[in-house]
Amino acid sequence: MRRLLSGLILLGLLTACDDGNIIVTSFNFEDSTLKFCEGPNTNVLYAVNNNDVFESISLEYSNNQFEPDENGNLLPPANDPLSFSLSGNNRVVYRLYDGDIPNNYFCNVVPPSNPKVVEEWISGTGATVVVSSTFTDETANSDPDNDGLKNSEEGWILDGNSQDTDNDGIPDYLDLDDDNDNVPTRNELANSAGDPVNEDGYRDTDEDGIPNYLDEDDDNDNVITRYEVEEGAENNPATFQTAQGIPNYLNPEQTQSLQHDVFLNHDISRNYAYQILINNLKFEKQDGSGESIQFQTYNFGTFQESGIDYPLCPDQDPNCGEAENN
Ligand SMILES: [Ca+2]
Ligand SMILES: [Ca+2]
Ligand SMILES: [Ca+2]
Ligand SMILES: [Ca+2]
Repeated sequence: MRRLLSGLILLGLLTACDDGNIIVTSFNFEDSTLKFCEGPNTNVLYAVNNNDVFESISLEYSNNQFEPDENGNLLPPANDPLSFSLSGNNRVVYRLYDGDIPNNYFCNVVPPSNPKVVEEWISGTGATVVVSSTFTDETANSDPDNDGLKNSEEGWILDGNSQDTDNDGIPDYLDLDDDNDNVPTRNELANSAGDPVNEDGYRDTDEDGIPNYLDEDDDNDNVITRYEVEEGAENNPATFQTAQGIPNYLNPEQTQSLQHDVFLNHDISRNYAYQILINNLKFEKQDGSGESIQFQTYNFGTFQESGIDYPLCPDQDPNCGEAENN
């Protein structure tokens, strides 16, 4: 059912005259939470409203700069912000329907015949789409490196110089091995052995006050943990033990050393929000009436994406980023 309003001028709402009333074809769409579908020729970002009116707005685009990966996840644009013009296959479509819009409406190659479109507005030329990305894991409670510590526990400073304990250029909140000893932070926090803990409650095997996950020499035997390894297992000190069933890096009696420059793979995955603004957006009604409405800047909405690969290289790793290292 259409929402009928009389005599109101509502800024930003799409209006059309009908029998003396102003029919507000809603457009409660600004700043929508968007969904995404990958099509054979065009990709679609869209929002649907099935409350009191049945309507949708969609951005169809063939632009190859804002593409999903093989998993269907939209990747952050390489040149951020990304912009492209609305023309040809790139267009914004607003539709009113005669019934409920199913979830998969925009994901079908051929749109279902029901519900029927009763009104359609399509963007004219001259508009520019601007896509900008931000991280949504830059919050106190997020854990983008998935090491078991929240950003607020890893010296994270929004837009500032966050703590980088091992000086590898990767701040602790993004670093899955915070002391660069090749034992992941997550594993150094685990304490099934019931080792001593420091005053903050973190595992501290050698009781030097520095928790294992920030201690490059976990047993204080003057051989750094990353060197308490054997040939062929340089990236996993936990596997090397020569006595007492204890890995050498936690056993101060064992001090064999193997110098090497092998580092753990530091790649993580991150969460993004893409904000989409459309400048100079002009909608033209598709009934031949010539009606149109113009928006100087239309806030099309935000699309959230999670689990996007985010490669990272420790400054000290000479081989990071090479194919054989991945
Ligand atoms: Ca670091
Ligand atoms: Ca970390
Ligand atoms: Ca350590
Ligand atoms: Ca040792």
